[in-house]
Parts: sequence; C-alpha cells; structure tokens
Amino acid sequence: MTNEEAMQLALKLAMKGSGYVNPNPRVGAVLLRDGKIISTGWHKKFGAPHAEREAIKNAEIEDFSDTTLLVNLEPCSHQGKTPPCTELIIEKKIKKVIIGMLDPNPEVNGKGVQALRDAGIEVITDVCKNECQWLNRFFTKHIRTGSPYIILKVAQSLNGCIASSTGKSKWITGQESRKKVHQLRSEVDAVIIGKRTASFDDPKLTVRAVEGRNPIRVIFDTELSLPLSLTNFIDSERTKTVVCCKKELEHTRKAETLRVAGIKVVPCETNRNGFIEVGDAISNLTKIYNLSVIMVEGGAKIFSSFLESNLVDELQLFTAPIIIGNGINAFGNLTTDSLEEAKQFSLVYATKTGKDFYIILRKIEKDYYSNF
Ligand code: AOF
Ligand code: ZN
Repeated sequence: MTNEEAMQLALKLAMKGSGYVNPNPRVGAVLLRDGKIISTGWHKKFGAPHAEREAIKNAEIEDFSDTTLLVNLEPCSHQGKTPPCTELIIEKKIKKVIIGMLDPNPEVNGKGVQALRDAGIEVITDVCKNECQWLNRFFTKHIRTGSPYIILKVAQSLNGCIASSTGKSKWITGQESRKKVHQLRSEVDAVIIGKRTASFDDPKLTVRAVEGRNPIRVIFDTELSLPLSLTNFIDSERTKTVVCCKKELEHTRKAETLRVAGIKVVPCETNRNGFIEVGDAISNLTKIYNLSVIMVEGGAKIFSSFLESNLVDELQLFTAPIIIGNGINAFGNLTTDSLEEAKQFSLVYATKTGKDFYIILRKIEKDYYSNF
C-alpha cells in the first residue's frame, strides 16, 4: 500500500466521525508494517480518544519499532480533553509518521511534528494535503476565527429558480441529490431555513437517507408567525429546533409556548427591512451551541441576506435539468446591480448526482485552507 493509498483510507475512516466529533477535526489513522495494514482507528466523538490512540490500541502488538503511523492531521502535542498523541507515539517507539496536513490549531501547529522529530522519529508531511485540508475546512475556519464555516445549499432549476411562483419547492432535484443533502446535514452542526420555506415545504431537516446524526434545526421567523403544528415544532426531535425571532418578541406568549414545547427561542437584532440580522443571529447561535459549521437551506430571502453579509464560505449547488418559468430566483433578493458588485466564487468540484448537476464552489477572497 502506497502512502497515498493509506492516506485515502485514513480520510475515509476520518469521515466516519462526521458530525459526532464537531467542533473537533475529522481524523483517521492507519498503522502499517512493510506497507501492510496492521490496524486502523478514527476519532469517534468529541472528547473521545484521538485517531492515533485508537489505531495503536487496535494493533494488539507489543513491538512498534518497525511500524509507520499514517494520519490525515498532525498528531497533537498538547494536553486537551485527551493526552498528547505525540507522547504515546514516542513511548511506543513508532519508527515513522506520515501526515496529511499540519494542525491549524495554534496550540499544536508544527509543534507535533517538531516533538516527533526531536525524538528521532522520521516524519513526512503534506501527503494528499489538499484533500486533507478540504476534509477539515470547517475545523480550520472555526479554530482560526472562532466563527462557523457557512455553506449555502441551493436546489434549483436550470434557470436558477428554487420554487415556482406559487412557492412550491419541495421536489425540484432528484433522489440522489437529496441523499447528498442528507449526507451534508450529518456533517454540519446546524441547518437554517426561513419562514417561507418552513411554511411552504414543512421540511423535516433530519438525516434519513444516510446514517448520521441530526443537526440542530434553526428557523428564522422574525414575527413568530409560524403555526405550532409545524413538523419541526412537534416531532420527536423538537428539542433540536431553534427559532430566531426579533428581540421584541422574546417575552411574548407565543415565545413561551414554544419554549414549553422544548423549542429554543433566540432573540435577534433586526435590520432596516425588519428582517433578522444574520450576523447577529449567527453570533447568538454560536455563543449557545459553539457551532463550527452551518448549512443554510433557503429560501431566497435568507440566501440573499447571507451573501449580502459576506458570511458565505461555500456554495453547494444542485441544479435539476428543468426550467421553471417565472419562478422564485435563488438570489432574487440580492441588490447587486452591476457586474463589479457580483459575488465571486471559485469552482472546487463539479459532477452529477443522478440527473442533476452538482457543483461545489467557495468564496475566493480569503483562503483559510493554505499556509498551515
Ligand atoms: C490528533 N488526533 O484524532 C484529533 C486531534 O480536546 P482534545 O484532547 O480532543 O483535543 C482537541 C484538539 O486536538 C483539536 O483542537 C485538534 O487540534 C486536535 N485534534 N489531534 O492528534 C485526532 N481529533
Ligand atoms: Zn491527539
């Protein structure tokens, strides 16, 4: 097995921690001897042992002196909720360590590699670096800025509509795209929708098409006007439902009724249009839930507000091969009139999900992913 092949396996193992480890990174480790796998491990849950410890524990061997440990993130050298991985690697006398990327956590960044080298261990870095950085882009932004990584997920028609003029939008894209969306939900800490999407579609916003844990569901309902019969207010996951409303409504009967039902009400500032100030909502939510990644699922008003606030890190765009005449444009509420003002993105990935196009883009202004 080559280093690259083993790193691909480590990345796959790391993915298994999606959602469960947040805001920690997703990490997988492979222990090799003569290019053959001895054991594997991954970081399973926030606060649980790190990937390297899992792989070493699973090895069931006494002598590690001719083994190579491969891991997608630099082994930690600090005492966190768990002891430093570098200490265990040194104690076990592992011969060689192969790393995908340095840990962007300032407490570790480069110190893990140094500790290993100081102990005479051979260290190779940057194997499949781009893929490793991509996998932990949420962690990287959060540990560096304290703010969550924000993804806009848009399911649209060929002509950029997310709903017909009557507001119906539930089934624009196909089953495979929806499966991908469920996968994304399992990776993020929270999903956000607006009042219109909540009342027209009444979506469950849970993870069903794949295995994984459900995110928190946030609904922006400035005036608290949504009916109490909404699925997100009555289903078994309702304690994971959060409503952001204008701060004047914090102590009203409607807010109290929601709270009694187990729903969290988060009062927020409003902007000059009387709509929730997205920056304030995100910082309030982050204070309560320490969010490292959020996915915004619509509709047009919310998409536009997030773009206008320059809060978007990534677009996940699902385009169905249909045309909806006179529909609701995904970004129709944006007030960028000239090309100079246009929001710019760079293409990361493009493929098909079933009959739909699937495109991932990210903002180009600030590069959180390099130089670590
Ligand atoms: C590793 N391997 O599998 C992970 C690492 O609070 P703790 O002890 O869980 O430490 C969390 C920090 O450790 C996290 O911010 C990141 O820097 C690193 N995560 N490191 O060697 C792992 N999950
Ligand atoms: Zn560690």
